[in-house]
Formats: sequence, C-alpha cells, structure tokens
Amino acid sequence: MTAPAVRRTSCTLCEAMCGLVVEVDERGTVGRIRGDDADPLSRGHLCPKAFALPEIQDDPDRLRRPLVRGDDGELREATWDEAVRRAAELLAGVQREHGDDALAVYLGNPNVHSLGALTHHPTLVRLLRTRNRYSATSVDQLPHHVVAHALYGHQFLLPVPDIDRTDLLVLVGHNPMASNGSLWTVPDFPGRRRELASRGGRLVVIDPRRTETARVADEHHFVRPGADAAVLLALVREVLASGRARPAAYVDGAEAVRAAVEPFTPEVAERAAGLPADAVRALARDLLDAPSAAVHARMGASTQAHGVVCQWATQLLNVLTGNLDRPGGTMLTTPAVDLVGRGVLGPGGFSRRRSRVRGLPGFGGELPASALAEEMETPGEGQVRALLTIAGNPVSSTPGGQRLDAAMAGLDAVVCIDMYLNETTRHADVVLPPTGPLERDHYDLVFHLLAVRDTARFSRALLPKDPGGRHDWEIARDLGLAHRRARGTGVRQRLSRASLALETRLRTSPTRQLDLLLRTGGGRLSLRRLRSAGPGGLDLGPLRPRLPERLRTVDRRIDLATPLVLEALPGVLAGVLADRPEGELLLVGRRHQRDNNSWLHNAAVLTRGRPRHALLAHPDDLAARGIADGGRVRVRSAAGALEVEVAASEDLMPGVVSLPHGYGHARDGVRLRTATTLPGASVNDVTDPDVVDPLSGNAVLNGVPVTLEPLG
Ligand SMILES: Nc1nc2c(c(=O)[nH]1)N[C@H]1C(S)=C(S)[C@@H](COP(=O)(O)OP(=O)(O)OC[C@H]3O[C@@H](n4cnc5c(=O)[nH]c(N)nc54)[C@H](O)[C@@H]3O)O[C@H]1N2
Ligand SMILES: Nc1nc2c(c(=O)[nH]1)N[C@H]1C(S)=C(S)[C@@H](COP(=O)(O)OP(=O)(O)OC[C@H]3O[C@@H](n4cnc5c(=O)[nH]c(N)nc54)[C@H](O)[C@@H]3O)O[C@H]1N2
Ligand code: SF4
Ligand SMILES: [Mo]
Repeated sequence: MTAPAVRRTSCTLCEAMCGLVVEVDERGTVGRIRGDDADPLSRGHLCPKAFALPEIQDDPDRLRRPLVRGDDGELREATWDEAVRRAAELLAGVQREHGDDALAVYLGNPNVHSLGALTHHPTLVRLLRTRNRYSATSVDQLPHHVVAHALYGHQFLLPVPDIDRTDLLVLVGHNPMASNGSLWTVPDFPGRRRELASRGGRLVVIDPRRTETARVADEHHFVRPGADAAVLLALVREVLASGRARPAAYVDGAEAVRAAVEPFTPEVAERAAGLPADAVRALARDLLDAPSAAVHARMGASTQAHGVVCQWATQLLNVLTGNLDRPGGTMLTTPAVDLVGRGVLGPGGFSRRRSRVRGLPGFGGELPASALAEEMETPGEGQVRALLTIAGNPVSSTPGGQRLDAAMAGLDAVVCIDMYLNETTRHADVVLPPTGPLERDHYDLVFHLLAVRDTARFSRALLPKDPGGRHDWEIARDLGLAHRRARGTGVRQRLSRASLALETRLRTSPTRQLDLLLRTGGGRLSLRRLRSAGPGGLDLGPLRPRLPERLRTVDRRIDLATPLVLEALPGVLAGVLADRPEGELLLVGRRHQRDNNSWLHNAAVLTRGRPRHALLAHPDDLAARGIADGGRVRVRSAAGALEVEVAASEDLMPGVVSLPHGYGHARDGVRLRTATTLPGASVNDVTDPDVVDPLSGNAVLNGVPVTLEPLG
C-alpha cells in the first residue's frame, strides 16, 4: 500500500475560502484534512465544516443520477439525455403556453461558491428569457448592494474591514465566531481577533444576543432587534456634530445628511434600541479618536426592517470618520480577476419593473424572494406556473416557507439542479444532480473580491468526477441548449446575436473562461501561472487604497445624500419610536459553527453532540409565560406557527428569542439519512413574506414579533 497522496484544495462551504491540505489514497478515499499553513490568506485555518467534505463525497443520500417523475407520480432514475430533454420540454412548454415570465428561477447560496456555477448559471438564466428571477440575495445581503450602488456606483464595491491593521473593529448583527465572516472573507477570525487584541486594538459587538463573538469582544451592547438604525444614525449624527468629521475630498453631501439625521439623538437611540445614550456618545468618540476603525454590519442589520438604512449609516460612519479606503479602516480589494472593473458583474440598480402582485422593487435584474409564493398563487397574466431552482432550498430558506411549499405543489412544472432531495426539490418533476465540491476545479470569482488580503488561488479537482456524473456547468449547458430546441422555430427567429453569444459561453468550460479572464486582466496572469504558483496560490499583499479611481459613479465622487434613504428617515424615526405592545417578543436568527444553512444536516461529523435547534429565550420571559426550560412551545407570528423546544439563556436580551434557520426537515416526503430524525422546526414558517425592508424588498428575518404558548 503506497502512502496517500497529499493534495491541496479549497473549502467552498463558506465565504472564508480556507485552503486545505488533504490526503487521498489510491482508491480516491479522502483521509486526513488540515488547514493549509502555506495559504497566505487562511494561514492554516479550518473549521469543523471542512470535515463534512469527504462525507458529501461519499454520502449515500447524494443523488448521482437524474430523477424524473413518472406517470405514477414517483421519482425514478433516468439517463441524462432523457432527464435534460424532459426538463427542457417542461419549462419550454409552460413558457410557450403562458409566456416567458411564467417560468421563475431561484438561485441559491452555493452558486457563489462554485466556479462553474458562476460562469454558467447566470448565462443559463438569461437564455431562459424570464424576468421572474429570484435568488438568496434578497433573503440576505440585498441592502448592501443597494447601498454600494448608491454610494460607490456598483453593487459589488463592498468595502471590508481591514482587520489585520485596524485599531477598532465594530461588528453590528454579525457573528463571525460562528459564521466565519460574511461579505468579508476573513478566514481565521478567532486568530485575527487575538492579533487585534495583542496590538492593543478593540472589538465592539452590537447584537441582541451575547453571541460567541460578543463573548470575545471588549465591549458588547444589546440592541432591540430592528432598532439598530436609530443607533447607527445617532452615531452618524454625533460624528457630524463633533466637527471632527473628515470625509475624503471626493465626498459630497455631508451637510444634507447632517440636517436629515439631526432628530436621531443618542437619547432617541436609547429609547428605540435600549442602548444607553452615553454608550452611543462614547462609541462615536472612540470611532473618531481611534487611529483607524472599521464598522461592519451584517445579517442582523441587513435582514431586518431597516436593512438599507442600517447599511447606509454603516458606510457613512466609515466615510465620515475618514476610515474608508485607509489601512485599518474599510477597504476595497484588488482581485486578480476583477469582475467589477471588467464589467462582468453588472453595476446593479433598481429596475423599472416591479413585482406583479405587490409591486416590490426589482434590483440587479431580480425580484425579492418574499414575492415568489404570491406570484405563484395569484392568477392572471404573468402568473408563475413553473419553477427552476439551482442550488437553493427556498422552502426552508425564504420567509413563509410553508406557503411556498403549498404553492409549489400547484405548479405545472418544477425542475431542480441539486444533488439532494429536500424540502424544495421533493416537488421536482426533474432533478438534475451535479458533482460534489471535491470533484471540480475551483477559483473563487466572488470572495477574492471581499477578502482581507489580495491573493489568488486555483484548485484542481481533488477527485476525478464520477464517470456518469455531470458538473453544474455541463448541466447548465445541456439544459440551455435543450431548452432552445424545445422552444421551437417561432423563437428561433427571435434569436439574436446576443443569445448566440450566450450559447457560445455555455459551451466554453469554466476553466477556459477563467483563463481568458486572467489573461486579459492586466496582471500578466494565466491559468498556467496560477497553477504553478506556490502551494497556497499567489500572495498579492495587503489591501491597498483604491479610491477614488475604483468608484463607478458617473463623476467618480461619493454623494452621501442618498435620496432613497433621506426621504425614508422620518418614517424610520416614527417606526423605531412607535409604542411597543406590552410583553412583545421579537424573534431573531442564529448560526452555529456546525450548521450550513439548510443542508449538511445529514453529515455525521456535523450533527453529533448536543442538539442545537432549540428556541433560546431569557429565563424571565419564560417564567412570565409559565414555560419550563426544556419544555415545548408553540411559536406564533402573523404568518404562521411552529412547535419547538425552548432553552433558557441569559445571553439573550429580555424580550428577544432566537431560533436557527435551516431546520425542520420532518416535512413529509423528505429523504435524508439522519434529517428525518433530526429535531427542530423551520423558522421560516413564522417569518413573514408580507413584511420586507421597504427600500429594497429584502426579507425581514430578524425582529419578527412572535408569541409563545407552552405545550403540554
Ligand atoms: N430565517 C432565516 N432564514 C434565512 C437565513 C437566516 O439567517 N434566517 N439566512 C439566509 C441566507 S444568508 C441565505 S444565503 C439563504 C440560503 O438559502 P438557499 O441557498 O436557498 O438554501 P441553502 O440551504 O443554502 O441550500 C443550498 C442548496 O444547494 C444544494 N447544493 C449544494 N451545493 C451545490 C452545488 O454545488 N450545486 C448545486 N446545483 N446545488 C448545490 C444543496 O443541496 C441545497 O439544496 O438562507 C436564508 N434564509
Ligand atoms: N457555520 C455557518 N457559517 C455560515 C453559515 C451557516 O449557515 N453556518 N451561513 C453563511 C451565510 S449564507 C451567511 S450570509 C453568513 C452570515 O453570517 P452572520 O452575519 O454572522 O450571520 P448570523 O450568524 O446569522 O448573525 C446574525 C447576528 O445578528 C443578530 N441580530 C439579529 N437581529 C438583529 C438586529 O436587529 N440587530 C443587530 N444588531 N443584530 C441582530 C443575531 O443575534 C446574530 O448574532 O454566514 C455564513 N457562514
Ligand atoms: S471556515 Fe470552515 S467552512 Fe468556511 S471555508 Fe474555512 S473550513 Fe470551510
Ligand atoms: Mo447568506
């Protein structure tokens, strides 16, 4: 027996992009996994989820062959040709009869973690010619994109905290100790936080729960869910009122902002959010006094009632304290493949078209996922009658999941590109399962854009793909071309040069597309050079100042006075100061280091140990309702109800309860190895699709009013 080969690869399970060193034996079995010390970005870090990668590879639950629903209503294995043709005919058939927009497409989170998904899925979606496009963006970071577009002229100009050099890091609604960072590729957050401390720097956390990150912070403040806007606007006000604001020369609009935020005093913040006015004043002073500081607001300040206002105020704090674009502040990257500079990613912006039923805004060519169920349910011209999901599980991941579940059951056609049967894909007429994360080449097109250091790493597939398997990009290519054939001659006449170009792109492999991007990127790179770079890839160094050159605004200046936000501020003020019902409970989310959104709940390495699905509540809130620690409760909101165990926790702000998402696999018909026995409920059965951030249409997943009733 020869010794196992030692190979390097990338973990694609989250935004941290850790480099891994993996042993593979001659039979292709994955052995020891460790973090790659030679990786200049991840520096040897890995988290428990990395150990799930071999399990995904060998998972008996993972689909290896396509499934097609037969006349008896059962899913059975089919050949790729049969399944792809059937999928194309179903989708094209609905579009032929009811119009292009009768097909909706939903793209889920793993799309951004796969090279082939990124090069091919958007192209496939464009070829399908529907304007009913949805994705996980609008249950996540849409407010960030809206604000980046308004201030910096491009939805993907998202500055990241320069944690390796900062003196003061303020995290709002973000728990990187569990999530490993988001819109901020910061592998080894725990190590980087320790280095911050040893430099004498400080970490401040604002979160309604004393999270894992709050526990390692120098300062933690509770905040009433949904009321951060009052705190962040008060900080902006205090910075402006100090007379010490120092925006860069290319920044306009501070005066208009000063007038607009005037009512948001620290006392208003205290009344609205529960954060002491003195603490707000002190934090504003600290942000001004620190040699460098970076404020980053994430999920808790994005998927809530005032997501856009929170993200806007956060950017303004960094701009006004002079911390945008300077070492130790928030900075932009200089990626080897610059999808922003090259115009590969569109700048974003609101569309003229709004959603048909509720008139929600469209942004970046997509509609909010919160509108998907009603677009299926509501008859009339433009009703959604077919759905294609690609690497997504909207029944679990989007608000009003139970309603979407029911609406999907009534569709004429459902096609899913996914390697698992789950709450969403169980509705499929055709399931097309791609290869797994260890079987494909990888270069991270998205997260190099958001990383705390400029690096470039290409990873060859660790394992050869299963002979009968297909990559996501091959499925996209085949489905796209089959769909065109299925649409027939009437459409062929409409085939423009543009769609022929799309077809050419579908036929071009991801690595070929990557090579072209590298060669034409100005950095004298190529796939070959990247492959022969050192073991951890290329180290392009710490982040460099990039402004104002990198701005994509027309005049290469930043105008802080965003009309969308300024016009909304009086309403925000009234909202955060409105009387709250006596005894109100607000539901927030949480993530655990060993959960991964709604999947991997059948991975043994991630699910053993103590259950972690319980609703956490403050002991006083439980006592007031006669609920015993460990008992079962019914959680009810305006949108629905669920039943779950409770656990008392002093870590929660009184009046706040917390439930993780991605649980609740016991919906009938789901076939997962351990998931059917895994307890827990789907929090999105109580989150409300009817309540969105009015400025963006983003889902409100945090700060949902709920009631609790004890169950016998
Ligand atoms: N209440 C509440 N809801 C939330 C959140 C929350 O915090 N609270 N978080 C939200 C956030 S941030 C996000 S990003 C969304 C995620 O929402 P989704 O993206 O809809 O859900 P995931 O659970 O990530 O589902 C990923 C699916 O992709 C499949 N998959 C995995 N890898 C691949 C691949 O390489 N190719 C293909 N084709 N399929 C693959 C998996 O089997 C799974 O079915 O959930 C959101 N929902
Ligand atoms: N282990 C693990 N890692 C993951 C994921 C996973 O599922 N598991 N998912 C990945 C994905 S898709 C994403 S987008 C990222 C998300 O990464 P994070 O942004 O870190 O997401 P959460 O852990 O949900 O943290 C949100 C925090 O906001 C707090 N919060 C809730 N409401 C409010 C509020 O109104 N105001 C404030 N200030 N805080 C509030 C919650 O208590 C919670 O601590 O994580 C990624 N990494
Ligand atoms: S933090 Fe964990 S899940 Fe994220 S890339 Fe690193 S090893 Fe993978
Ligand atoms: Mo996400």
